[in-house]
Amino acid sequence: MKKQLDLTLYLVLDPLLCGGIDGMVNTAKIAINNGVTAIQLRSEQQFSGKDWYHAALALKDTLSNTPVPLLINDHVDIALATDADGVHIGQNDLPVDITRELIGYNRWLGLSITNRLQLDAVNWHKVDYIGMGPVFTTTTKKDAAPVMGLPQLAELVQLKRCPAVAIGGININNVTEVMQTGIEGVAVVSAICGKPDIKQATLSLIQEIQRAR
Ligand code: TZP
Ligand code: MG
Repeated sequence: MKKQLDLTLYLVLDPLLCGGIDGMVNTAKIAINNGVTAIQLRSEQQFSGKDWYHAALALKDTLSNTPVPLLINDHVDIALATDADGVHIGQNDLPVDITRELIGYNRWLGLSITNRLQLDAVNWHKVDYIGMGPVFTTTTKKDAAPVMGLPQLAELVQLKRCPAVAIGGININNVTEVMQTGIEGVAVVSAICGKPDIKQATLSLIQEIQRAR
């Protein structure tokens, strides 16, 4: 059975910030017990195919018997091999239609867009959700596109034709303004990963999100 995709608070796990695979599993456990609604595995570091596979398997196991889906960044093969719930791709990954052919309609497909041009080019029939950003400055993604800022995010929210999450530098101090654009949810890395108190970090984010709705 396909898990529901609730974009409200979408945690992107980074092995470097979390402290490896065990750190990601531990972060995921605390985060889902305190309000995170979706999880993505993403790695910019030297992560071998084997590392990707074992990390995805461990997270898939952690999320089994929970309603929270696991999405895999870029790697369709890993998503298929571990029977993950979805894939998230960027503008420089496999094309959307090919990714959809490979993963079918029983898995979620997300696409990153960083500006109006990319939004206008989205094949709305093939993607389930889009990620929009970076909204603010981020140190987590090395090759991040220029910051779009809140006014452009608000404009893109009006134009999009599927659910979306905002990403990039989102934290407890700016999450309210982001939600006030009318977007479905926010995706965060450093606002949760590597925080000394994962529980408190997650709880305060979800509280702010609910208050802003
Ligand atoms: N895509 C755009 S910004 C970003 C990604 C994956 C990184 C977001 O990380 P953080 O720590 O929440 O700014
Ligand atoms: Mg990518």
